[in-house]
Amino acid sequence: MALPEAVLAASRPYPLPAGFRPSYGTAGFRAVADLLHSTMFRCGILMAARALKTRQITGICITASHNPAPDNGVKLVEPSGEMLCQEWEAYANELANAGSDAELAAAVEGLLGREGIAAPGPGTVLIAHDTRPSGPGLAAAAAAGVRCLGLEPEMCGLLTTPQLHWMVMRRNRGKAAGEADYYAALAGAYAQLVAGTQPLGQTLYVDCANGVGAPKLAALAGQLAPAGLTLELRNTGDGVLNGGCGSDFLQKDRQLPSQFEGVAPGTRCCAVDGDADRLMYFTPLEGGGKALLFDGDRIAVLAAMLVKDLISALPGGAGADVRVGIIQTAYANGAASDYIRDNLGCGVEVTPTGVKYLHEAAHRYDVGVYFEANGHGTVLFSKAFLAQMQQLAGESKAAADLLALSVVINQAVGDAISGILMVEAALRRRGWGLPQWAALYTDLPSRQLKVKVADRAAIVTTDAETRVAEPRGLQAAIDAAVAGVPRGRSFVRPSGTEDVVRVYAEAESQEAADALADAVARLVHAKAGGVGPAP
Ligand code: 16G
Ligand code: MG
Repeated sequence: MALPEAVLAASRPYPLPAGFRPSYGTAGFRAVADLLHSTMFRCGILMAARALKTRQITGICITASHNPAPDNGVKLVEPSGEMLCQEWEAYANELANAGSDAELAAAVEGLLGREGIAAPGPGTVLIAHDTRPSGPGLAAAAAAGVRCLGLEPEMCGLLTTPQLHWMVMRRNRGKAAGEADYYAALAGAYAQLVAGTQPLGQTLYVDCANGVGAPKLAALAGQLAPAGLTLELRNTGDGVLNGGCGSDFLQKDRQLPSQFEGVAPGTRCCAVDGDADRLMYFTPLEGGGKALLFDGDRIAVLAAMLVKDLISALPGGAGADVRVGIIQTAYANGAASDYIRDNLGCGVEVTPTGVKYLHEAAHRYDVGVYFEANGHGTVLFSKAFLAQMQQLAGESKAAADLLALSVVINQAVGDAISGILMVEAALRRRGWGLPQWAALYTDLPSRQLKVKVADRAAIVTTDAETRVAEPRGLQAAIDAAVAGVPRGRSFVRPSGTEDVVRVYAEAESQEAADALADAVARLVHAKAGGVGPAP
């Protein structure tokens, strides 16, 4: 059967639901799970085409991350293990929105023609899913899409998003890429990083968000115990996915997640999100109910300190020219940015929100540390730097440790599990507990609000989302609201995942931050077509 006919025939069970207009957002497609079968089928075709184009393995992870359990979504994985290249996002939208089987077949033919792709196969696409009940059915739809172009889907079952990214990266490098290999690599490198140091001597409590992180951390935990790290897992699947728990809940409300009521104030705790690609450390505060957060900014600072310590210990001036950069977004707390600028002596870059932008920027350094305040992030090492460390590793423990760090911290994408090991190793090597980490700087109080507008695309931002270009006059009004607020800063941006405009404000006191956020939200409502009553 010729290709377009194969697509026509195979797509019949997966019609685009009436009125559904999927849009490739910041990190892929996301919607109520029942709507997504056609989207998954078409993503299967897309990633099969990507595999044919690159002659390498690609991946599909079915997850809606920190969204509620009835939602689902898809994250698409390049052969490098990174997110789908941005040039192909337009194809994703085109295929996902084709109105009929015939239109889809034509869109596929157009894509193959434009990219000069000879199909059918051979090739392989790895497919995994998180713990949502809709996962296996949606994975089957994606697999049907892959088969359309004559490639083999390889069903990997339940995995965290970063595990699938890691497997795609490793497979394409010809390296051992099974789940057991992932645990062995991480645990082995962690043991090396902490060799000769005292264990922190306290169990680490992990909020698993009732998601896929729970079984995966349980599988790894046994291998960490011999190196002196004991995990106690909470919210392991007995409650609602992301419901009253997980890193997103914690960051939004600074409330203790469920199942942490009895944990003593000061205890080292952390939380991952529903697909375990976001990490937040925290500890219960005295008085109950609230948590002190150690967010992505603070993790970035700790990571950069570890990297700088190791680089400064390299022999013979090898560390002198190493370019270390920290990449943040406008959401980075001003106190964190000040601390980095004043104390760490490395470059700081700000990019728009979304892992793909930070990740791209991090590649421009020998060592690029990137974290969003919400806990997405990793540390990327350039190939040239790692090759240099390989040469030095025989004579230099610091070089060997930098290599170990590059194994601990996922080189494909931000990974909460490897993030935990990096934080634990960094604290332990300094002999630090949470108090020393907290004492580095004090976060400026901040407030985030959402404003409903008729069309959020009416807000156009510039300078990495720190300023508004349109509607005209809004930025001047925001500037006027910020002027005179001690340590005041505010910006607005259209969300990439929700139909709202987001407002961020920070200031010297919580009252001032709240008042500034309110004032800016009113400005957005007035000048950008607010819907409903003014905030
Ligand atoms: C997605 C992004 C995250 C970003 C968030 C912003 C990835 C893997 N995830 O979750 O990086 O912080 O969107 O959401 O890129 P917003 O646009 O609704 O504020
Ligand atoms: Mg996530």
